[in-house]
Formats: sequence, structure tokens, C-alpha cells
Amino acid sequence: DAQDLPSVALLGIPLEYGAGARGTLMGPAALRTAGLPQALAGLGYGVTDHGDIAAPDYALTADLQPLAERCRNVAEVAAWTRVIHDRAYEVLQSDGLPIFMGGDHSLSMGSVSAVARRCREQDRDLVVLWVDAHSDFNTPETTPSGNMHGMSVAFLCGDPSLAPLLGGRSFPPVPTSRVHLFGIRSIDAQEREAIHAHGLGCSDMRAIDEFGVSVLMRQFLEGLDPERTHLHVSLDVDFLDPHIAPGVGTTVPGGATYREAHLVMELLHDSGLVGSVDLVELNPFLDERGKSALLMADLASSLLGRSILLRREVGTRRPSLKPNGSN
Ligand code: 6HN
Ligand code: MN
Ligand code: MN
Ligand code: MN
Repeated sequence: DAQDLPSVALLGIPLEYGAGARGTLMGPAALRTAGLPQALAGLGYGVTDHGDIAAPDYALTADLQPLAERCRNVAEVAAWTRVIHDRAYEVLQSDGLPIFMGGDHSLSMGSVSAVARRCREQDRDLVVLWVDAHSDFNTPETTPSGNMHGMSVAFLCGDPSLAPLLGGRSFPPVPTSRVHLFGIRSIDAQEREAIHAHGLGCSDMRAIDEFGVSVLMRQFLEGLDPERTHLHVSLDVDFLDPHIAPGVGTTVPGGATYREAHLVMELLHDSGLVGSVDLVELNPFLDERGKSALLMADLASSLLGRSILLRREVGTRRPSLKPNGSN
């Protein structure tokens, strides 16, 4: 029922300093050109586009100095993280379901930290679903590249070496037991050890090949408390196979198919638990005739109710997510 739908708040975050390749700063514009605001309005949501965050001034201050050697563009990323956190927190207080349109994946340090802060105030349990080819669990010590988009999950789980990025703002770190990585197929050696040591949930591509996205997604969702959970979905373009989504700087072969990706979004929608979303790493400079932008916009539509491009539902009965079939 359209009248029961929450409003959606779009926030553009034209950030590229966390990535190895330039161009993700054009991501928010491409998502708009692909029709994301109109698609969501077409589903019946009230949509407010809060525009793009303006590039902040930055400086390599003393608190960031220890990070400078191992983290590329740390002054820029820190300045962005702070302004993203502040804007995201404002939007979370005033508007409905936020969609953070990136921008490289380092933006999640700002967006998800604000969501965590808001969840604490509202006494909700934040659960983060990281849909990505990569686990983004490097730290300044372990990073092989220095690219800060590979460190976002470690930051959000409270890695102390990355804490100076927020410049004194505080948020409750996300417990590693409440982070689930999905679609993973490229992990650095030390990152793998850290993921095991910290006990993050992980549905990697090996598991997806064996069991399928549906079984794994249902298992994940069944573990969540429907009364308390705020589910944040952080969707990295490189989750998708490079054939269907070439517009990203960190393509990894063997990604999700068109149908798998839509099914993941549909199952998430059916859960009713999604409270906020990142759409990240879209690089229009590397895209082919907008196909990755169109797919990301359409996956966001699936996540919020129905694909615009793909008319999947023809009235088939779907099995219930709940064991007693009550939904
Ligand atoms: N992303 N693990 C690699 C690194 O440089 O740390 C790749 C990170 C990719 C980050 O795709 O958001
Ligand atoms: Mn990522
Ligand atoms: Mn990635
Ligand atoms: Mn393929």
C-alpha cells in the first residue's frame, strides 16, 4: 500500500579519494541520470533528493599524521568521513529511509557510523550486510594498496588505528557478529586471518556456488530479530559480474549474475528489515553506455519493492521466509 511506504532520502556523496582509480565522484550524477529518483517515486515512495555533499577542505593534521604513510589521501578521506557522518546523521534524524549514493566505498565509514549512532539512540540493533567482491577489512597495517576503501569494515568494527578519521565524533562500533559479508571472492592474506579471528559472518562465492543465494540469504535473515534489527545494506558494484557491471575500478571475475543480484534484493525487500542503503563504487568513467548505473538503480528499486526494468513477478507463489508460513 503506497500510503504505508516510508519516504526515501537520497544523499549524493561524490567521493573518489578512497579508491585507486579516479571517477567514482561521478557516481551520484550517473545514478540520477539512470533514473533512480523517478524509479523510487514510481514505486510510490515520497522521494527527497538532498543533493550532493560539497567537497570539504582538508589538512594533514597531527592526529592523522600516523596514518599518512600507509593510507593514501588520508587527509582528504578524513575530511570527507567527518562531513558524511554529520550530513548522514542529520538526514537520519529528519527524513525516511536514506540511500547514500557514492562515491567510493570509504564513504561507508561516514554513513554507517552515523547509522550506528542513530540506532543506539533508538535502541535498535544495527546489522550490516556488506555485498561486495571484497571484504574491506584491511587496516593501515595490513593494506597491500593503501586504498582506504579497503578498510571501511575494519573502521566500522572499531579498529583503533582508524579512529582518528572521525575527528572526535563517537559512534558505537558494529560488533563483528553483526556484520555479514556477501559475495566475497577477493580477500588479501592478512585480511582473511583477521576475518576468521574476529568471527565475521561470510557468504563467499564458494558458498554461493554450492548453496545458492536464496538459501544463504534466508539463513542470514532468519538469524535476525525482526523487532530490533535495523539492517544496513552496503552494495558495492563489484559484487556483480564484470560482464553485467563493468563500471567499477576493482572488477573481479566470477561475480553475481543479473538474476542472483535481483533475487538478493527481492529477499531483502521481503524481510522488511532494510533501514538504510549505500550504493557505492560506481565509476561512470569506466562504464559502458550507462549499463552499470542502470543496473545499480534497478537493483535499488528491487531492494525497495520492485524492479523497474525487469518485470519478474507474474503472480508466482513464493515460499515464506518464516518457517510457519505466516507472512
Ligand atoms: N572496495 N583488498 C583490496 C585493497 O586494496 O585493500 C581491494 C579493496 C577494494 C575495496 O572494492 O571497496
Ligand atoms: Mn567495497
Ligand atoms: Mn569491492
Ligand atoms: Mn558472466
